[in-house]
Amino acid sequence: MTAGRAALLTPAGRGAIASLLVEHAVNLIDQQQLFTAVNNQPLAQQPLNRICPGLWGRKDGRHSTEQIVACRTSETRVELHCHGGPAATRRILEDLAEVGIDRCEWTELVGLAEEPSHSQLGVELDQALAATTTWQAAAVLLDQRSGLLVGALQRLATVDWEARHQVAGELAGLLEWTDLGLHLARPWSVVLAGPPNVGKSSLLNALLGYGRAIVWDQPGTTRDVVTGSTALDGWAIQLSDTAGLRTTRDQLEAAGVDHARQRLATADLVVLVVDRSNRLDDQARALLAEHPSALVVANKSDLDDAVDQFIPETALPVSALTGEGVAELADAILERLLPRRPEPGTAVPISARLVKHLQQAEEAIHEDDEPAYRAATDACLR
Ligand SMILES: Nc1nc2c(ncn2[C@@H]2O[C@H](COP(=O)(O)OP(=O)(O)OP(=O)(O)O)[C@@H](O)[C@H]2O)c(=O)[nH]1
Ligand SMILES: [Mg+2]
Repeated sequence: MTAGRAALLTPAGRGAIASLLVEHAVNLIDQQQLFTAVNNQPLAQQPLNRICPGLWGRKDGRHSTEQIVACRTSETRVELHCHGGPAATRRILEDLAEVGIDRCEWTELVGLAEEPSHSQLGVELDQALAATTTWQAAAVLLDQRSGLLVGALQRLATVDWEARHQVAGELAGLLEWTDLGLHLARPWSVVLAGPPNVGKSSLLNALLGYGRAIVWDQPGTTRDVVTGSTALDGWAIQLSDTAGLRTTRDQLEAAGVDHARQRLATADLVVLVVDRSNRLDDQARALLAEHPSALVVANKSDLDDAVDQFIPETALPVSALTGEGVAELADAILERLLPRRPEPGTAVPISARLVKHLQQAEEAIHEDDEPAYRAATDACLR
């Protein structure tokens, strides 16, 4: 017999209603009398896809009961909808665990579904939609999920080999959205870096709109990487504030500088902050040379400028103190991360797996290898 499993479908935390999906457990729930339907029929005899109100919990006088709605969605599955507070779901999951039904992640159950919409691609779309935190990303994902992405992939998969050079452009167009596609379910990482005391933590706070990081007038204040999540124009961004980059004998500060460098290495965008009221020292100049593609911010624009030819002319003047230039900085960050936004109806690759197969298909056209092209485009649709 297949082991039963249960997963919470709704996000953690309070909500009006919480939903659980339980698999391979209908008979066990009946045997253990965990659910009593108002129509007094066992769960196994409730019609599919019909909601069935009832009480959860054995009526043995020792336990309280919970009003829920059950709905069998297939021969092997039942959805349980209960009060949205954490107590009700905890209690149901505990009761199920007691009779041997282990809890699992919802993604594991979705992955098992037999429906065609739940191909690997379908699962990836559902996972991305569940993980996304902003409306812009959700809109793009819903567009993909409406059949747009599958349609585009099917066109690629069924193309006449004679017309392969025509689809090469379509394939390249799709792959141009790779960076955006891979950031629909996870935020872009933007790292604020620069010499000590230039106002990195102040800028993090100004961009987030609240005092996340400690600001102090002494260099070497920030030691660890301090992160904060925000959305800029509906796109999810994780901002990281880092220790001021300098050579130091202080071991704790040096450890902070190491962490900062590690974070910089994996950033989608480095915002290099300098203080325009002070001349740059050698270390600050070396940083500018080390990060030629960084977005350079000249902070403390409320103070008199120091004459310094090393601050690039393109540096954005900002004052974290007065807020001047902060909105322009947010725009500049977005401009770097998303120089183009997809129009509705644009197909976007939404997973690393898809990107890999699309690249294989591109390579196959290049190599004039039809079997490899067919294998790659079929793999996209799996
Ligand atoms: N006048 C002025 N002062 C600022 C501005 N931004 C930050 N400061 C001040 O500069 C000092 C250092 O600010 P922080 O934000 O802690 O600087 P930091 O770059 O994070 O410093 P470390 O963590 O030590 O590397 C504080 O006294 C801030 O109030 C600004 O735009 N204008
Ligand atoms: Mg700091």
